[in-house]
Amino acid sequence: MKSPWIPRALRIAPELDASVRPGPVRTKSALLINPFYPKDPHASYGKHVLTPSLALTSIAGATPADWDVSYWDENLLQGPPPWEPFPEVVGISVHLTFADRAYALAAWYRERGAKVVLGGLHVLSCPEEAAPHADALAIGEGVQVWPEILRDVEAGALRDVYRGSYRRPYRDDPPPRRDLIPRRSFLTTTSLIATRGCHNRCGFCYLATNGLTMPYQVRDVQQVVDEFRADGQPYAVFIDNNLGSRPEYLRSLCLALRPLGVIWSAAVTIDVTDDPSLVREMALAGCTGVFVGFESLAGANLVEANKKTPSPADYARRVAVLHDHGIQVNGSFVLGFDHDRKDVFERTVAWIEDARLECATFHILTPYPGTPLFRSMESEGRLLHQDWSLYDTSHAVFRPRHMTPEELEEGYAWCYDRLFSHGSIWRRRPQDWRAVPPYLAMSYLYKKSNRIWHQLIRHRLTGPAWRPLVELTRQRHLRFRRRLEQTTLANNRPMAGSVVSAGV
Ligand code: B12
Ligand code: SF4
Repeated sequence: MKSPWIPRALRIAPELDASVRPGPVRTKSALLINPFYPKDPHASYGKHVLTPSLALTSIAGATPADWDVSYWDENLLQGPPPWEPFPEVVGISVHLTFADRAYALAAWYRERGAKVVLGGLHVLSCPEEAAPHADALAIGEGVQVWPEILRDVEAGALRDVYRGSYRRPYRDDPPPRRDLIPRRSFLTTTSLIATRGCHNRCGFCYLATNGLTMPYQVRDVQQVVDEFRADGQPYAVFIDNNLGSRPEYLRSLCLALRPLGVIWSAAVTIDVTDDPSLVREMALAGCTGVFVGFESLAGANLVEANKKTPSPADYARRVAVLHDHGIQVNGSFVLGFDHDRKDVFERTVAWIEDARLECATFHILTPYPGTPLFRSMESEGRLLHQDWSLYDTSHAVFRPRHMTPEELEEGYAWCYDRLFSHGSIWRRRPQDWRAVPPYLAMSYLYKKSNRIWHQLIRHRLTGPAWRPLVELTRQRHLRFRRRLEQTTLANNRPMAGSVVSAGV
């Protein structure tokens, strides 16, 4: 299969200039870096500038007031991180796919005199690997340990390892510093998080990582509303693992969001449709899209992955409940489970088209280090290598049961090709004709514009290009809500869908 077009800037990290000799270290200044990762040319490049990660803005929010803090995201294609003035401390987020880049950045800043602190999921799952690359590791929750780290730097007493617990009350955390994010670079800077953890523990999910204890916790509804308001944007993306884990909490959140007149999307599990009255509350509160981890259409895969979920035979009816409330569905599917045979690709896409999912993302099953899935693959001798840069869910890093790794990768690429084709986009159009033009606008901007995305990202035009569509969606959604308020659950009619893509 022909490889899709990808510009160099989306494939290769910006060069770190070995000849740079920075000026003196500026004390009490910290630079936080989100490292570069190569983009998957099969998926939309727009996905990476939909909404920012909250990892480093949360850390920035916990920085003592007498420290200067700045933020650099290498994925915004503005070059390598700055070095003037030269920071005393550099904090870097590490995920397995960009661990090598994080280590290269760490080496560059350490050689020039900065203290480097590494944190993030990969540091939690592979601390021994990360340790030689850092002056200090932040393992687990970072917000509570960051001020202590900076105080220890001031005192010249930095320790090797700091451990943060996810048991501490979540509501005590200060709000993230969203003001540090360049507003023009994202569709919205309002990434929100209301809950932590998930009521499920799927064997392939990062939440099942050995040593990660993340009890389910919620923030106060009013804190979430205040953060939404403070960022002044009409659209937010909830980056919670599963905003629907506790339905009564979601209901109270919806009631509080409703008067704001804003729109939002969130990741939920499909059991959120157990109670259509909750779906209705979500719609009335401004929910225009949900990101749903269906994972697989084969029940046996879900049972083996330990996922508590309604039967796949009931998925389509449940999708219709969301559609009936004007909520778009972006489905997430994992390919390569042990019960998947070579027909899984065609069957999955055919189902997506029948159920008219507006969008879908595909992931090759990936055993993250420290998870039950990793342990079982390792003990069965099925891992092909441990090159983390390829553990990005677009490469087969293990031997599947019923196909070769190459067939799995080809099938994955075929799924995206098919989903982003004109025919598939058209087949999945909403049933209500009024919703078709905005659906097409969204689909073509998101899925068929990878050449444009590169330029939009480079010239910081993501926000300006997308915001008129967001505002249009909000206006239409407000009209839709007024009509929905006048209907009862029994006489709901399908309404116009929305333009903004759902979830991450
Ligand atoms: C927003 C998001 C994105 C965004 C932005 C990504 C980015 N790196 O900029 C987009 C949409 C682009 C994206 C893309 C992808 N993502 Co993503 N994403 C998320 C999401 C939903 C939220 C991240 C977040 O803000 N969390 C909240 C913050 C506060 O938590 P945190 O990141 O853990 O940070 C805390 C600590 O780890 C620590 N910490 C972190 N960094 C640092 C640094 C320092 C110095 C310190 C002291 C502490 C510290 O302190 C923080 C506060 O406690 C998570 C799921 C989730 N809910 O976490 C998935 C998640 C991180 N993504 C994941 C994946 C797999 C991907 C993709 C590979 C998927 C794909 N195939 O496209 C891509 C590629 C990105 C990549 N290579 O990393 C996985 C990672 C799994 C793993 N074990 O690594 C997750 C966990 C989703 C999942 N359930 O599997 N993603
Ligand atoms: S439902 Fe989703 S977030 Fe929850 S454990 Fe499973 S994969 Fe992870």
